[in-house]
Amino acid sequence: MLYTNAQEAAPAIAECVRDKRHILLITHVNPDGDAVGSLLALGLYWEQCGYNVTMLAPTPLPLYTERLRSVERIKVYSETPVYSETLALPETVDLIVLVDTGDVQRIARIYQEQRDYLAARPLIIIDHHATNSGEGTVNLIDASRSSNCELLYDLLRAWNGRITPEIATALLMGITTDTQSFKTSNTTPSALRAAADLIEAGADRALIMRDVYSSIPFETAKLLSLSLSELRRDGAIAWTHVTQVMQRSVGAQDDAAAEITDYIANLGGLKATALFKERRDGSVKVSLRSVPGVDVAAVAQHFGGGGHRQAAGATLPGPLGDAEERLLAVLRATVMDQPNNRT
Ligand SMILES: [Mn+2]
Repeated sequence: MLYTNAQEAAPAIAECVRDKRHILLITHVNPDGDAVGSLLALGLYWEQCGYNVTMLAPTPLPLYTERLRSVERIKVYSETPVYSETLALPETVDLIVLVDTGDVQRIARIYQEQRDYLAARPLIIIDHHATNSGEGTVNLIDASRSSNCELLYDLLRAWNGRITPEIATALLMGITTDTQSFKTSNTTPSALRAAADLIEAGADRALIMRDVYSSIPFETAKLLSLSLSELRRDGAIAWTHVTQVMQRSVGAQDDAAAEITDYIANLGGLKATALFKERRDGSVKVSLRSVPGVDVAAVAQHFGGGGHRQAAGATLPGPLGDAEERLLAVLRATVMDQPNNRT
């Protein structure tokens, strides 16, 4: 079943969860604030309803989510040893719920190593990515929502669920980070209303603001300076890259590139930006941002990726120079194709 709003999905999801005992919540690789907020909010909610809950992220959490209460409850799959086939996933789980994950493959190694485990259990998908194909037993996919956390707020309200300050803080983290602090075009009246309600419910807004803005590691700032020194521009498009050499020379973490993506997305006078990040295996991850009217999700999909119209990503084969060239050709065409460019 595929539902596109929480009101309609609420009874079906409740029905699917009702007779279960142990719920495994999973989110996407390189989780962001929305992914972590989603795991915690829904996990804590179901726990207070009496379910046994396991929360799982494929790779480590971003620094700025580290001070969320109960965040230590989230297990990180990649930190468990590779040698065991059944690592980390409890046999007692009788329901799997995927949150903020546009594609099942975005749970990365969990998807590759746990196919039988995943296939043997019912799956609920709750997501806000337009490109999600809805492969769950029950799917709630509402691309009109700013963040998965906003969608979960809809769902909790439809259930008349009790939203504790802890749950409210987790949800507000997701809405805040996915709207880039209420700046992007997905900052809808409903996103703002949800945020207001959550602050009223006791969300710790000050903690989120402090942690999101004042937690950039020193090494990330050094990487930003290296990457910005190679920033290039062609008309309304700007781009730069992060190489493995750059990253190693300053000792920056893998998620440092996200700061650079955000930084260049804030430049004025542009229609689209791209950050190319060379991965350890030589493949290239591109993160795209655009102004309304330029659909970078379509560009990402062209290369097997996905995301939102104004924020999307894909992975291309290396080397870096080739990946840049191929991607930029499609991005240029997309920007040129924008309606107000036509005469
Ligand atoms: Mn999200």
